[in-house]
Amino acid sequence: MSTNFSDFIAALELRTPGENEFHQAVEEVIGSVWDFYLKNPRYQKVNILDRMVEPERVIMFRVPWIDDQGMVRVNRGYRIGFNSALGPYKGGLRFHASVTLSILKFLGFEQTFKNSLTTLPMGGGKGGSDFSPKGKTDAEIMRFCQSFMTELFRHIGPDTDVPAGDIGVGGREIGYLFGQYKRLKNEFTGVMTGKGLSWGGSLIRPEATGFGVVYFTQHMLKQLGKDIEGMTFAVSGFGNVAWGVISKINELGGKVVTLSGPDGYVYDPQGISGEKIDYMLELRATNNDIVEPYAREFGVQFFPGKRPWEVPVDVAIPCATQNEVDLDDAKMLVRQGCTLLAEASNMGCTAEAAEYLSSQIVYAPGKAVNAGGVAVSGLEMSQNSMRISWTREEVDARLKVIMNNIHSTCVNYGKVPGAGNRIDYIKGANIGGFVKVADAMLAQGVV
Ligand code: 2IT
Repeated sequence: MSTNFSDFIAALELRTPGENEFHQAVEEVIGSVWDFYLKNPRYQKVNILDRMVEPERVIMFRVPWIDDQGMVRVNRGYRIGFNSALGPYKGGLRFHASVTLSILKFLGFEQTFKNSLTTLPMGGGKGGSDFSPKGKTDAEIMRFCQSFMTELFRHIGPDTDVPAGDIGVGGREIGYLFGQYKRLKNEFTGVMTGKGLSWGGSLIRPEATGFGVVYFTQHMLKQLGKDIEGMTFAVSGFGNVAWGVISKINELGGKVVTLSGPDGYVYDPQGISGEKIDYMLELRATNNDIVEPYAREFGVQFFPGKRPWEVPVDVAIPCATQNEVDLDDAKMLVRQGCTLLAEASNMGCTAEAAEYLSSQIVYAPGKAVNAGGVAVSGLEMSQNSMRISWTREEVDARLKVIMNNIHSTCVNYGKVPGAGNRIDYIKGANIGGFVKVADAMLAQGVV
């Protein structure tokens, strides 16, 4: 048990070699709760931190499947039950070629604090595979999902672990996964979220992450006496999160001028609105993972191989993946007049970028900003348990209340003494998320 932060991190690195993303996430979270931890010896006495950074369970498995040419392929499947102090493990599945144990451990660790912030009874989990849906046919994706679930089904359940989507896992994949679970278990339960509306899904779940991001951004702006109306936004990504963000910003009178993919970014100074938003969905559905066709379709500029952080905007909202904003990007954004960055991707900023942005402009981390997605997953679980479905208005109203509460938690724990209404959102979100998990672990004994 260390009483020195650098010793704590050194020991972690020694026993988890090469898990860089996981180290980065732990360093960020534990770094910001360290003083609070030292001031509360009751946590130290039962070694809460060493327990918190060790996942309760890690399941890794072989996923064999047959492609359309009849060739046998093999991928690796994972499910991490990180922390169940507050409820059943809850978190998404990511299907992407970049997936490693380190990435899923960082995501599961972050998810624990994010879920705590939502105020709903959910523990933290994450899973996925290095399977890439890019270029795969529908039949291949179905066979992969069925094989994946053929192992996963024995480890999950509506009161044990409730997976959902993440990058590469949307409504289609959730359908295939759920269908196979139902067949193997002979049970129709709320074992997954993000389900289709007619078979247990919740209204607003597809939009929830993006809408929640924008509600949280509204609170951040309000804190500065500003409003979304008339503001210009840079958004990265073009998936589910970017889509929800862009739709809601349009509704509230803001203008989004960029979106991006692994191939580069498009700059649309007129703003991405109306049929252009629908076109994003078409692009996503092609499974090609590129945005360049948008530029051709609407006659705007495409910047191959570049990120959208060089465009002058008021607000930046990264919606793609981890570490998509580095220190150079952050400096460029600030130089170009950006005054706020709301991180919609999980750990969207590198540690250096997050630190720089916090000191220069207003920055909030993913676990607070994007928690609306998992929050509505929690509401989907409630509806499934009660065997009812709430109206769109009811779910949206609850989402707004939750995002408001998360913002208040950040203000409560992140107020910078003697700096007016300045909020340290990193500290606010991390301590706010930590306290509940730590207290629950304390109450449940050494488990
Ligand atoms: O990162 C996330 O919070 C998600 N991918 C959503 C998880 C969930 O269980 O809805």
